Amino acid sequence: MKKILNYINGEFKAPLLDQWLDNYNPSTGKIYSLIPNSSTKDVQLAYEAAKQAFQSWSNTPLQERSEILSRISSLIIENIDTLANAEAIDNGKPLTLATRVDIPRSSSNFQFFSHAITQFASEAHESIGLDAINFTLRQSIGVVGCISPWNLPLYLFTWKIAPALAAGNTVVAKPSEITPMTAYLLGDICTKAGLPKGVLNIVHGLGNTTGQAIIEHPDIKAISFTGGTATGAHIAKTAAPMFKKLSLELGGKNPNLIFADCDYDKMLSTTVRSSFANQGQICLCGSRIFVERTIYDKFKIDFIQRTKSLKIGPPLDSTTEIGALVSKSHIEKVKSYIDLAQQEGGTVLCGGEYVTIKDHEDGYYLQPTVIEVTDINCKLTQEEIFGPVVTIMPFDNDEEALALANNVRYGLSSTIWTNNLNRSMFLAKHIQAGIVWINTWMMRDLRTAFGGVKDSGVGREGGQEALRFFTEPKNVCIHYK
Ligand code: TXE
Repeated sequence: MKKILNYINGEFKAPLLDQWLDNYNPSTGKIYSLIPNSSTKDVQLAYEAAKQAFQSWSNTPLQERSEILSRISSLIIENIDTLANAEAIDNGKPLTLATRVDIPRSSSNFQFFSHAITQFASEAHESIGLDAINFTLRQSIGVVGCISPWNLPLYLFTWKIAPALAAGNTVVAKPSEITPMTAYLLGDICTKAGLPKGVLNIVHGLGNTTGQAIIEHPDIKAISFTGGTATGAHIAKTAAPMFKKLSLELGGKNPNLIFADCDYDKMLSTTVRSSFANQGQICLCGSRIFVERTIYDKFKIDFIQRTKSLKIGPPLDSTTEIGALVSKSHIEKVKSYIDLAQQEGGTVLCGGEYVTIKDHEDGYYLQPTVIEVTDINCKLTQEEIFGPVVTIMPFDNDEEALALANNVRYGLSSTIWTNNLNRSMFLAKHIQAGIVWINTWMMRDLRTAFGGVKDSGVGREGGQEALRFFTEPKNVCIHYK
């Protein structure tokens, strides 16, 4: 059976205690590789390699650093077929999605930050009347930790690593134990691109052991994390006494507000995508749909019809639109929410059942599901399900739509469908979310700040925000009189 290895100091290494975890293929439900169950000792080894590499990497001329990152970006694209295949098999997502979105975006992350770092400027202030000038040095932090989830494995892994490296840090990174494969393949790409030894170290293993060792390490001074809100809270609690810098991108339960005056066809196609892309396992999915009452019945009919027509199938089949969910425990969790519908006064309008796919009988397949709800405070509308399940409900006016949108503990993203400029601006201003999309969904410009408010996390990723996070500002004041 194939063994995935840690990537430490530029070399592939088995875990020191020789302990391994099973890695499942979600489309078949079968174990297909083993991954290191890394211990504190492996994390320490990775840390020491990163520490050793820091002095040189943080002093590498910017142009050289930038060129290495740019080569990683190019090599990701050169290996797109291998990476997309590996991602689809490991995660269960359609190969077409991995090829069109995940892998190109992973490449863009490196390309973007290879340029962004060359434009990253610090501030200077003349202190008039004091005969002084102040400027701010933006210095690399040292060894930083990057911990990423399973839903967009390489995409989110590189979204953290690329700015961390661009800013001159060295990294100890842990991908999700559920989807380790493309992070493993990235090690080889980094070596081929000429990334010096020890600059990036990838350690595989469980969250509460390997991940915990990273967040508890006293000399890993900054942690960038994407994952569940409960894990984020635990990380914050652990890291706080050590005063670590934290960027936490956590869960979402995002509202999708649909007004009668929108471009209906565009809204309908995009809403199908924002509901079910990647089997609904994206923190940005619009899982709470609110529709203006005058078009509610029409929307219901059209949306159900479009949802039912989505093709569920094995990830490697080019016609598949809905692949497998990521794991057995996750599909069971998602299904348990659907099973709550009746008890919570909801009506399953379509979907709701497991699907058996020929030759993939043990795979984790679930029908995309639309549930009409009446109680805005029920679990189905309040908790992050993170699967192909959306709730729908009508509303009557802007104020009610806003109140419904904000009636949740999360605040990651939101979508508004309307052609009324005043309304969209009013809502954009008052919606409690880090991201507002108007007449679109998941249109990303890597220069923009990315992250959430409320229980969706703290800190922002993207553009200058990421480079600020991964550097420490130092004020220098010169009195010239
Ligand atoms: O995530 P975890 P899980 C949400 C989604 C999902 C729920 C749980 O609702 O159902 O979270 O998913 C590492 N110290 N999101 O359990 O556990 C872990 O190994 C350090 C939203 O899979 O948060 C993995 O690498 N690290 C989300 C990463 O954290 C720890 C994406 C995420 O795993 C750790 C994924 C610890 N103590 C899930 N415990 C999003 N925002 O996109 C775990 N990890």
